[in-house]
Amino acid sequence: MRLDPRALALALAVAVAPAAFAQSIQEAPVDLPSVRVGDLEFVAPWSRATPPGGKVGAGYLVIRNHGAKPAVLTGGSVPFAQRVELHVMGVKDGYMQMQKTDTLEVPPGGELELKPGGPHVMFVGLTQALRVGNAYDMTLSFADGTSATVKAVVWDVGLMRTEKKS
Ligand SMILES: [Cu+2]
Repeated sequence: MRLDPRALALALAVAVAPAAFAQSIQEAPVDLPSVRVGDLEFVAPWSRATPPGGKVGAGYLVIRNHGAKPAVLTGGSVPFAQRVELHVMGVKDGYMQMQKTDTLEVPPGGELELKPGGPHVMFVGLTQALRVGNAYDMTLSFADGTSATVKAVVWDVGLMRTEKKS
């Protein structure tokens, strides 16, 4: 069979079109806000929106430790819930579920990532719903007696973000 050059050109155009389209909607990572308090850097605190009447919410962020000693997160407080707990994910009774923990450690020169499906800050006994587009104060306390208050931005339910790698 002889290949008709026009047919080949058409086939190529069809094959190339989806790739060109995909390129036009590729991901656009953003620079995330970060706040430095002492040796610790708090990167992009955020929370999920909660439904009206919801009793719990969760806070996430990356904590980087630029110091020489471990930083030990012991809890915190927020003005919109009765208390704050530290949770980790673990298998209990055959199911992956949240478990309360007393401390979370940020290693020196390292970081702790609080994220969905991993360790997180739990807001227990919400006194108001967390709404998309708002930011809420979240105070984190450490074993050395220091604390830091950061603004947790509320993203839509289920939304995940990627951090720009420099
Ligand atoms: Cu939890």
